Amino acid sequence: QVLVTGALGQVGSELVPALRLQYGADAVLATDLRRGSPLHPSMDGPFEQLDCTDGAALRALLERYRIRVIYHLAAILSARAEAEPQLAWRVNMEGLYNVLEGARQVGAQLFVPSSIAAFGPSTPKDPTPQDTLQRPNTLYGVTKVAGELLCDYYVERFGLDVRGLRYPGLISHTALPGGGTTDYAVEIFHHALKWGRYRCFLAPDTRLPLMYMPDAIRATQELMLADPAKLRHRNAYNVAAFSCTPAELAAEIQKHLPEFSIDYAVDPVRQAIAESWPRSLDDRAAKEEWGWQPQYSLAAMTTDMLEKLSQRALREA
Ligand code: VAH
Repeated sequence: QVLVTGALGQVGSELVPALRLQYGADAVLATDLRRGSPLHPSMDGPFEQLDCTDGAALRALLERYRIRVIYHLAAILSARAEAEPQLAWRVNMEGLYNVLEGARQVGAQLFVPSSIAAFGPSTPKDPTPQDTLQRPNTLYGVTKVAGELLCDYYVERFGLDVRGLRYPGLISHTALPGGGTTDYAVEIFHHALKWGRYRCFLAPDTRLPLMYMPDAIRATQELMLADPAKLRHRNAYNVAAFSCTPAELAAEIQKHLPEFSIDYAVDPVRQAIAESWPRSLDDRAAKEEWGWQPQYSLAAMTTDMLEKLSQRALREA
């Protein structure tokens, strides 16, 4: 049995259906703080409400469903974590600690995502190496570095099979992200199709590593299936697809929607967060240790995003 926390979130909304294809629809227990609408992709199979900060409730689910693999996606993302740092610490760290302890007690394999947010202003930015200085100055980034270190501790000290990826900014059409700094790269598509224009909260030349969700989901599944003997790193691997700026993303969209226009109203909080992050990632360790290869370029992602969102608009019209 497989358990996914944060199943209604941006990653969970696509990872749960992918895992149900991989393990079987009834083998994947989706959990989140509250139930999703019956139409939500993660609700098409076993679901339980779960607050990861409630260790006893988590442990009870692990035993009741005989969980042997956990994908721990529940977290408060970067921008919201700056607004509510105490809540973010509790969810991101106590939640992770409960999941690590639960996995240790039932002997489950564990996936815990990190992020480009695990790097800070003093990290080399272009490219950011696999092994380098990590002094993030956001609460979210602090929880990501602490999470990487805590996960590696559980690998070394308890022999727990914990693996992680430093996700770039993720772009998906299935679910909107919540409270992230890279959310502009998702919102821009919805606004382009609905209104033909987008007011971006990051400056036009803010370069960030981004990835289309299908690549991120496949990277997650491939890492978890990789031969552990080949993994010299664990928490967490840099994985890269492409880097771009809001201006470059807008230009790519304009190739499909020539009328689309973008303007900028920079949000200083999210701009400062974005400027503390990498501009590109060195992901040779992932390529060498478990064969990572991205499939979606900026152009391919843009084409697919517009296609999928347009199809949905027609269905819902
Ligand atoms: C955020 N999308 O913006 C998340 C991610 C790369 C950043 O962790 O907070």
